[in-house]
Amino acid sequence: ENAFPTTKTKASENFERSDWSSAYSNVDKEFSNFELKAAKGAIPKDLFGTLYRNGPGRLERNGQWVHHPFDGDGMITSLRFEEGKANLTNRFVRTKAWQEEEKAGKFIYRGVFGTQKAGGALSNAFDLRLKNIANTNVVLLGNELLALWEAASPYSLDPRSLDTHGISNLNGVLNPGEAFSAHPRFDPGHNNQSRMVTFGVNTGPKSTIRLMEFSTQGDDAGVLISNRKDTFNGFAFLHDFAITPNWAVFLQNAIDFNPLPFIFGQKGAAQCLSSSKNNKGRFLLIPRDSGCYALEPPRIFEAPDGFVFHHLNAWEENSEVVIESIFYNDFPSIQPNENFLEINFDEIPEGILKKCRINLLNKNVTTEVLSNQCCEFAMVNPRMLGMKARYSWMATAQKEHGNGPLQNIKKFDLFNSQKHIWSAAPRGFVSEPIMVPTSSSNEDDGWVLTVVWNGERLASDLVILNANDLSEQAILELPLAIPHGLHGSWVEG
Ligand code: 3ON
Ligand code: FE
Repeated sequence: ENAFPTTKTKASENFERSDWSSAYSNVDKEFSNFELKAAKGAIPKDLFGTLYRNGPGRLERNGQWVHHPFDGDGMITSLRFEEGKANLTNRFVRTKAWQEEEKAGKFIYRGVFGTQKAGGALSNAFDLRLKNIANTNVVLLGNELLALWEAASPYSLDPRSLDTHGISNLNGVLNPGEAFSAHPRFDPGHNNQSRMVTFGVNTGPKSTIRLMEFSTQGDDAGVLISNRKDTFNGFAFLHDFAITPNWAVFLQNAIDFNPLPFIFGQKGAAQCLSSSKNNKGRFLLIPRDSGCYALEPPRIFEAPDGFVFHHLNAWEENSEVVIESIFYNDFPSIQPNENFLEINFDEIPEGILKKCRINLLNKNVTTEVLSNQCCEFAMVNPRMLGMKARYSWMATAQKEHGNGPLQNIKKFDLFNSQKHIWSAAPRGFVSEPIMVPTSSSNEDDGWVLTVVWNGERLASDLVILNANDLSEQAILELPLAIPHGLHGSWVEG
């Protein structure tokens, strides 16, 4: 299956292109409770719970490659830890489209990021269905394991077997086909109760954000306890958001959406997004129902230039809301004439971690660069979410400056910029690190779990690091080759 097009390493690159691109192949196995052995170190005895990962698992059908890996069908991996042992289960999400395409043996839907059906523009024109591939994140809500894709409703899976139950409307909360973000935020209990806070966007010339809060504990886990809708001017591409005790914080990027090339079969819907020359980005602050502004309308502030997918964290400090986000200086898209395996890292913008202070009183917004090293997939200790956290963990490029594939895990001290690095270079490529805290009250006590593409073994490893200094705790060689993935979560117990 490893028939990926070979790509040449460029002179400026300190990794082998083939090591990076070899991760892009179809996942061809599904395991149930496969027992893992530590190839190095030992699995911590008190690591008790499950790491769930989601990402594209099917990238080619009938010789045709997806145009962009984000068009690949969602494949869930679970790694369950208990008493120093670990086992792996993995399943494709049995989406409607995956089932139909498995049967047909070829792509019969268009992908949002530019994958087209065979036959050119003519056979793609006016096919405006969005293929829900459930590939972006996976979280537990009540007794449903949800595979998320932001432009449609979640798929519900069995948390242990990973069997797909089907599309879920969350006990009647969602209307048929309603969009549901792939970036829920887990409020550790700011206002007396832990919750899952999330949203869905209905886009258009005006965009409506539906903010939802679900209970996550006790008998009513999974029950909707708060719900509000606010409408804003302009097209709103909102991939992620942040929460504080009183606010849900969004950055509405300065983006235009011209759907004509999508309608006429030339481009995928997401390829029709571009940086706007006329509009400025804006912060949208929506009051949370549990907070002190609950009955007020949203507040809007000007955002700095740049494009944001992901936020690290946000908190409130005196009369300011402070948010840390990963900024790109342009919208990074892969156009129809480009091959994702041949992208020139030097030519695409890199993610830069910045901090914006939004003053609620005088409406001033100030921006500060926190680090110039290319990064993605950043998180704080989940107990610190929505509060002023000192430590963060993220994936970074191997080099100090400029763009490159993610090869390092970095622990970054947000107070004094000190850092620790664990590197998978030259032949390894990291994915999103998940910080799992221990019961200790030290913010940086715990482990960091990350799935690493091992270019030497042509398979994936699970790497367990100590969260405080990123020293290696254990490396587990997985029986699977998992393509570079997206998001996941840790479920305790
Ligand atoms: O009106 C529609 C609104 C909407 C939500 C237009 C639309 C169809 C384009 C749309 C759909 C958006 C979707 C499906 C977005 C999916 C995003 C996704 C799967 C992933 C995004 C990842 C972002 C980043 C920055 C990942 C970085 C990864 C690395 C640097 C490492 O590989
Ligand atoms: Fe994301």
